[in-house]
Amino acid sequence: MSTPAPVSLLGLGAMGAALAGPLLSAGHRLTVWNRTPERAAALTPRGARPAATATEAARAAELVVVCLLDDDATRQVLQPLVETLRGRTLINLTSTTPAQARQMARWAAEHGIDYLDGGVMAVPEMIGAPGAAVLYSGSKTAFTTAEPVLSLWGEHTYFGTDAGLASLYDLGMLAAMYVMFAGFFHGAAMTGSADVPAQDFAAYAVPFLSHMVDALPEFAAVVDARDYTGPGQQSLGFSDQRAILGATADAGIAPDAVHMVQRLIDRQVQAGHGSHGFARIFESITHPAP
Ligand code: FVH
Repeated sequence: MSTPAPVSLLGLGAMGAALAGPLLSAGHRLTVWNRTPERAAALTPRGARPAATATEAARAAELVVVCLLDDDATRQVLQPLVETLRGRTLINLTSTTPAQARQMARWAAEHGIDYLDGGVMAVPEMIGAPGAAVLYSGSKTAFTTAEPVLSLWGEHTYFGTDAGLASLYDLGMLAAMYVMFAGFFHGAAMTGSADVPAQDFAAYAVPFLSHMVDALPEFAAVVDARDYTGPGQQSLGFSDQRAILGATADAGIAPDAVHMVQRLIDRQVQAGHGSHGFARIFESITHPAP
């Protein structure tokens, strides 16, 4: 059994503190730094070593993990450490856009820092427990070197050397989730107009939507092939939202969520593709209206 590698952690917010727990439990020598030093107090009884400065923390380990509020905060903290980080592995678990992740990767490469970007798909309470997942992209060497650490936090998947890919998956999945939630709230508002409690609506919506999710791989195959005329596809014309919009108006609620879908359909119908499958709205999304 090899000794767990020392790790330095910059940022002890809700997520940073959660990331520290499994590292300490696994016996890693963990050096921590936070802008507000008091936040380290809860971790020191468990063996974490507080550093007075971010530089001191970065010097303490070959593997440096950063988890701060946003990209601006991360740049502010890392820029002064650039020479200390040279030759070390840096894992950035701060949520960023793909462009910010790629820019950080370029900055790291220019300064001899082995950089891995991560997107945390979990809330702090899930870290180290079943269901937690973190997506990674960037340096394969960094991923492989750090894998014993990454495995402590949850499922860990490497998406490739493009440092922006983890963030793209992360934000893409969040986009899918939020649009789905908006659809649920719309349906709950429709039935709510007849005094149906949202919980009663949810009891029916959950099994229905769970079943509908099974269609995603089929939609994905259609989109990948760009063939919206194959057998078994529900047509755009059939998917028209006007009945739903009529009931929405009758219910006296805002039509925005459904309007969005209707607009995506209309653009394809107006282009002469009304008999094509519903998945063709992918073309409305990938070719934005001028
Ligand atoms: N918490 C969650 O559920 C989500 C799950 C998905 C991924 N996110 C991302 O994780 C990053 C950190 O989130 P967090 O939950 O730890 O955030 P906070 O508890 O608000 O802690 C923020 C830390 O950042 C430090 N900080 C902020 N600005 C600066 C700065 N200019 N210089 C140095 N440090 C800064 C802050 O320090 P302090 O206020 O305690 O002094 C905290 O350590 C985030 O990207 C999420 O999107 C979490």
